[in-house]
Amino acid sequence: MSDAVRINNPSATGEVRAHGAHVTAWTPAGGDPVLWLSPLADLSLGSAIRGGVPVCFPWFGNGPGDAYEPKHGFARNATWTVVERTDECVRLRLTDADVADLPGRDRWPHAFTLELAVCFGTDLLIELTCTNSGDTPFSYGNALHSYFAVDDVRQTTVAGLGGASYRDKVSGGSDVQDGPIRFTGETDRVYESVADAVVDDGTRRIMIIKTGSADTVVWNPWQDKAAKMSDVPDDAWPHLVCIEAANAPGHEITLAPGASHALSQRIKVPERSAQPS
Ligand code: TA6
Repeated sequence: MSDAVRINNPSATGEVRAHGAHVTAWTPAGGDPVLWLSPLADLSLGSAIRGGVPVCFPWFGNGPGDAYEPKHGFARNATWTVVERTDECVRLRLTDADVADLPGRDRWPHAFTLELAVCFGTDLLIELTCTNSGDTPFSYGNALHSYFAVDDVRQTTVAGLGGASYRDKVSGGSDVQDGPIRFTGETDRVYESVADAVVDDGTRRIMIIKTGSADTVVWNPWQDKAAKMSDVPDDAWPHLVCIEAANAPGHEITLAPGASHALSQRIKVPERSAQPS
């Protein structure tokens, strides 16, 4: 039985899966798909789906000290529960009771409730809320690891991060972004920035408006790394770029018992002639 919830309303079509609370598609009415999903993505329960919007929790990457497994935490490998569905929105929930047997859970043994609300309309709105349901404080990292479809990443720019400092995970160094980002090779950067970003591939712009996120991660594997990824076709890498609303290592969120934090992103595709608002 498929774990996919499909939405088809006058403003958009879309899909979110119970597996990982993973948004795998969003197409605004009259437009093209905005998210990139690999044709080789493994959609079987328990695996990490390549493309769409993976949910990273309770750590980003390999977490504090680069020491945690599995990469990007266990939430994307878990089976969430669909708790509400309307014509436009879906709400899914994951609690500590659902992840007892998952790899990585022993590294982060806290009591939590995680909810992902997604609304498929003219905009795509995704909000990830974590509540500390235990009786001691905890810290965690997270990300909405969004894959966007672009014509060719080599002709694509990302605006909004000029002046932000970043950690370059390819070179191991750090730098400050000068103007829009352009892609000339493997790119894997963690920008310290709360700013919104605009992807422009020359054909359309995609705006990513975020809240509750201290970092923006920008990633494209380029040719050699993509060739080593079994779930990415060899010729697919030019057609994707990840812009991720994140709280990466160093920017973990600490929640007291009963407290909540929300990470959200609103994705907009403005008309070519219109100014983004
Ligand atoms: O967010 C960028 C990144 O951490 C990269 O280092 C890259 O490996 C990517 O995520 C994909 O990670 P995954 O575990 O989904 O293969």
